[in-house]
Amino acid sequence: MDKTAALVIIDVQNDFCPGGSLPVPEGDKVLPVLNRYIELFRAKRLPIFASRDWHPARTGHFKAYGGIWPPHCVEETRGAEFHPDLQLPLQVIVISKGMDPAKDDYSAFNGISEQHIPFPEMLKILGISHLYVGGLATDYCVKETVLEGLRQGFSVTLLEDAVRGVDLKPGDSEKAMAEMTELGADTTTFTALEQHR
Ligand code: VGL
Ligand code: ZN
Repeated sequence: MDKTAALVIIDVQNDFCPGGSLPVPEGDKVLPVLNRYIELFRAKRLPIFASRDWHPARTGHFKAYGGIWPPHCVEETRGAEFHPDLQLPLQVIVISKGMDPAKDDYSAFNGISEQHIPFPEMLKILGISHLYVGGLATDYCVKETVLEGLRQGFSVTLLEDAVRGVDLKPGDSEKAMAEMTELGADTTTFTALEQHR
């Protein structure tokens, strides 16, 4: 990891974990691994982003209003909070997305910081060119964020030990992983990254 790297943690929120309203199978298994990545990026003083799905109560994203999902991550609710075991540092940059009731907005690239700075703008300001992406869910927000990063010219490394998928159709996550790597994403695990730093 060089000075242009950043950690991007996607949507590790209560509703996507067991007990939530849209639980990703084994979603909570990413927690201990992500905490180690957080520690590593902190030690190197590299930026850490955490995106969150942040929907209005009525959105075309939800089944009741024409979408495919049960209600989840409604702004200001407990389900939308980051999982309490995710050890986010004080300096974390929170990126909110999914506020537009007319859009699905799976990619963190459509998100904004708490100061309303678009995510791509934050990356530019901080001189980031390499994204290390983990979190939930592999086949939706992780995938769309990785693919958009590649399209925008970033190097992208998928943290394959720190992602889990929804798998609405069995195999969706595996397909998503294949698509990401075919389009240019790299993959790593914590052990591999720690050895090569
Ligand atoms: C997500 C389904 C619906 C995600 C968000 O964060 O991957 N998945 N909304
Ligand atoms: Zn959502």
